[in-house]
Amino acid sequence: MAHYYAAGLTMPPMRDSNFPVPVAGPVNVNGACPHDCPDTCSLVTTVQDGIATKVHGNPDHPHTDGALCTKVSRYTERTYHPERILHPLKRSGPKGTGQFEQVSWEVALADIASRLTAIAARGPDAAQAILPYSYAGTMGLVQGESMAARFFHQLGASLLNRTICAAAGGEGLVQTLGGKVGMRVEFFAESKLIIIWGSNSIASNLHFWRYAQVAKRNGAKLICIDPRKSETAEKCHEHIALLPGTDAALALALMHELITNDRLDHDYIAQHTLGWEALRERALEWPPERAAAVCGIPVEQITALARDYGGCQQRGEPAAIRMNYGLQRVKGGGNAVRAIACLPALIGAWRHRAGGVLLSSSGQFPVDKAALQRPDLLAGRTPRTINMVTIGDDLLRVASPEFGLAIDALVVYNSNPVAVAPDSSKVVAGFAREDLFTVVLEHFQTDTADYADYILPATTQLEHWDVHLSYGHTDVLLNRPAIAPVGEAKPNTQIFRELAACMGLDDAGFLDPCFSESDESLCRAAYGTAVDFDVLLHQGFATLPLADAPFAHGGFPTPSGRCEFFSERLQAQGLDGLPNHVPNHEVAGRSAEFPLAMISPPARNFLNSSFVNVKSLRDTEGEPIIEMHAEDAQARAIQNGDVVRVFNSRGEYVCKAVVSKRARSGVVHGLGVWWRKLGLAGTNVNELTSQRLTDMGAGPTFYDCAVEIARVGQFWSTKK
Ligand SMILES: Nc1nc2c(c(=O)[nH]1)N[C@H]1C(S)=C(S)[C@@H](COP(=O)(O)OP(=O)(O)OC[C@H]3O[C@@H](n4cnc5c(=O)[nH]c(N)nc54)[C@H](O)[C@@H]3O)O[C@H]1N2
Ligand SMILES: Nc1nc2c(c(=O)[nH]1)N[C@H]1C(S)=C(S)[C@@H](COP(=O)(O)OP(=O)(O)OC[C@H]3O[C@@H](n4cnc5c(=O)[nH]c(N)nc54)[C@H](O)[C@@H]3O)O[C@H]1N2
Ligand SMILES: [Mo]
Repeated sequence: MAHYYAAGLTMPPMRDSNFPVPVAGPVNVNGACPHDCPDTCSLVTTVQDGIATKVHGNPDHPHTDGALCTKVSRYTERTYHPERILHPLKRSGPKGTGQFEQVSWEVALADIASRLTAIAARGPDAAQAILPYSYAGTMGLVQGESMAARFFHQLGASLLNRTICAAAGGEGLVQTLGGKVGMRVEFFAESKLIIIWGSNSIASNLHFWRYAQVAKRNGAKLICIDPRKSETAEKCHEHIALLPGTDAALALALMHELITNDRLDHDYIAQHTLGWEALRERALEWPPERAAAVCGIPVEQITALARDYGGCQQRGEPAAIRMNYGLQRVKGGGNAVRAIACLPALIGAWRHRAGGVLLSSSGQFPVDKAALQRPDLLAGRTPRTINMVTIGDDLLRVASPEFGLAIDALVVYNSNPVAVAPDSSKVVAGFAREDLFTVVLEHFQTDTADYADYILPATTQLEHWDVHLSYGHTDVLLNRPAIAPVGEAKPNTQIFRELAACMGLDDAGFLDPCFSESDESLCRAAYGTAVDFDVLLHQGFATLPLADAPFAHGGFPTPSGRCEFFSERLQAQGLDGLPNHVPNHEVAGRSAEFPLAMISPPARNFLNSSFVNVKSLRDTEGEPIIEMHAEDAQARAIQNGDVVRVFNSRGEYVCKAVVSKRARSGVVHGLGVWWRKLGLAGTNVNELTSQRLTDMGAGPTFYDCAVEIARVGQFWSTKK
C-alpha cells in the first residue's frame, strides 16, 4: 500500500485543487484530527477507489501512537453520514422548523451577496450590522480564521471575541506565566506526582492519560481534583471532590501548608518569581480549615495534598500539574488558574522537565496570524467587538449609542451556538428574529442550521487542506485531503473566496489578490519559514524545537521575565494583583429556591455538540442525563431512571436522573452537549446556564449554575 508521506512513493503534487490526484488501489493519506481537543492526533486515512474506508491513528506520530478515540475512529461514519448536507439549502418554512429546499450554489451565493451588500451599503460603518460567529468545529488554521477573517475584515463587519472555551484560564495563565506555555506533555511520563486538576483526561485528553499511566506504572501518585468522580478520578490514587468554583481556595491553602511546613524552594522563588512577600501574606489568610469549609471537603484532604506536593520538593522529585479548562468555567476561573499556576514556582518544580504545570501549549506555536487573517484589510477601521458568550442578549439588542447597530446578519461557521451558547432561550429568541439574515456553513442540519436562511455545505477534514497547532502537545500537523468533496460541499475558505468575488470585494479597484490565494498556499503561510514545510509534507507532523524544561532557569515570557505571583497589569486594570478565591455568581447551596450546583462537563462520546448525530455514538451515550447523589435524589423522591425537570429562573431541561456515586451531595452533572432536537423535550442543558462572565478574560460561566430538580410523572422517550 502506498503512503503519500513515505519517501519515494506517489505524493500528490501541491496544486490548486481541494483533493489529491486520484491514485489507483488503496492509498494512505496523512492528516490531522480537526476537533477541539488537546490531543490533535495525526491521522492516516485509507482510501480505496476515491472512498475513505478507514481512519486510523498514525503509528509514527509519538503522541498519537497509533490510537484514536472512539469518536474519531468513526470519522468515515460522520463524513458519509446519510444526513450530511450535500447541497446549498434555502429556507422554505418558518425559522426553526428546519424546512429547506435545494438551490444551486450560484443562486445561494448571489442572494447572500446581495443581502450582505445591501446591509453594508447603508452607511460608512453599516457593515458592523454583520457578525461572523465561529469557533473550533475545526481547529484548522486555514479552514478556521484565514479566508473568513479576510472576508470580514475587508467588509468591515463586527469582530467576534472568541471566548466560549478558554478565555478566563488563558488570561490567568498569561498573567502568571506570560503565555499559553508550560510543560511538554511527554515528560509527564517521568513525573512522580501528577495532579489532574479540573480535567477528565480519559474522556477528553486520552493521549495525555497514556503518559500518566506510564508514570503510574513507574510509581507516580495520581491525584484528581474534580467535583465529579469522573472516569479519570476513579482511576487515580486520590480524588478530591471539591465544590465547583472553589479551586483557588484549595490552591491558597496548599500554599499555606507549603509555607508553614517550609516546603519551599527559596532559591527559585528569589531568582525567578515576582511578588513573593505579597503572595505569602495572602496565602497565610487561608489555613486549611478555612479552605475546607469553602471547598466542602475534609481538612485532612488538604493537608495530605500538601504533604504529597511538598514531599516532592523535599525529596527533589518532579511534581506535575495537568490543569484543564473544566475549572475555569466559573466566575473566579481566571483567579483559580492564576493560583494554581503559581504552585510549581513555590516548590521549584520547573527545575525538572517532568515538573511544572500544563494547561495549554498553544502559545508555543509561531503562527503568522497576520499573514492568514490580514487585519490590515480593516484599513484603519475599528469595528466593535461582540463577545460570543453573550450572543443571546446581543441578538436581541436594538441599536443604541453603547451597543451600536443592531445585528442584522449573522454568518455562522465551525460552531453550533443554538446548542452550545449559554442561556438558550435567549439564543433561540435571537436566532428566531424574522428580520435577522442568517447563513450557516455546516456538515449537518444542527440546531443552529434550523434557523438559517441559507445552509451552505462545507467539506470535512477528509476533503480539504489544513494545517494545525495543538493545545496539548507541541507538534505542528498538516492535513491533506484524502477524498474529493462529498456532494457539492466546498471548503470554508472556498465559500468565502466565492462570496468575496460575488460581492465585488475583489474588483472595482480594491481588488486584493489575497482572495485568490489557494488553501495550499495558506497552509504554507501559516508558519512561514518557522516550520519546514517539506517535513510536514513527508511525515505529516513536525516537532517544534523547544527546551525540555522551559523554565528551569526562569525566563518566563512575562514582562518581568519571572513567574508573576503579583501582576501589575491586573492591578492597573483595577483588579486584584494577587490571585484570590472569587466565589461563584451562584454559590452552591446559597439559594433556597435553587439549592443544587450544576456542572455540565463533556460527555465522553460527544465532542461538545459534534457527533451527537452519529447514531452509534449517541446509542453508547444513551439519553440526556443528570447525575445526582442518592441523598439529593431521596430528598426529592427521585428514583434512578426517572424523567426529571431541571430548572432555574432561566429555563427548564427535561432529562433522565441517574442516581450515581459519581456525584457528591449538593452537586449535579448535566452531561453535555446534546442537540436540542435530539433531547427529550427539545431543549438541552444550556437552557439553564447563564450569560454572566468570568473575573478575567470575559469567558463563560457554564459550571456556575444553581438549579432545582423535580420528577416528571409522564414517561418520555427519545427512541423515535
Ligand atoms: N470526549 C470529549 N473530549 C473533549 C471534549 C468533549 O466535549 N468530549 N471537549 C473538548 C474541549 S472543547 C475542551 S475545551 C477540552 C477540555 O475540556 P474540559 O471541559 O476541560 O474537559 P474535561 O477534562 O472532560 O472536563 C473538565 C472536568 O472538570 C470538572 N469540573 C467542573 N467544574 C469544576 C470545578 O469547579 N473545579 C474543578 N477542579 N473541576 C471542575 C468536570 O467535572 C470535568 O470532569 O476537551 C476537549 N475534549
Ligand atoms: N453547558 C455547556 N456548554 C458548553 C460547554 C460545556 O462544557 N457545557 N463547553 C463549551 C466549550 S469548551 C466549547 S469549546 C464550545 C464549543 O462549541 P462549538 O465550537 O460550537 O463546537 P461544536 O458543538 O462541536 O460545534 C461545531 C460545529 O462545527 C461544525 N464543523 C466542523 N468542522 C467544520 C468545517 O470544516 N466547516 C464548517 N463550516 N463547519 C464545521 C460541526 O459540524 C459542528 O456542528 O461549547 C461550549 N458549551
Ligand atoms: Mo472547549
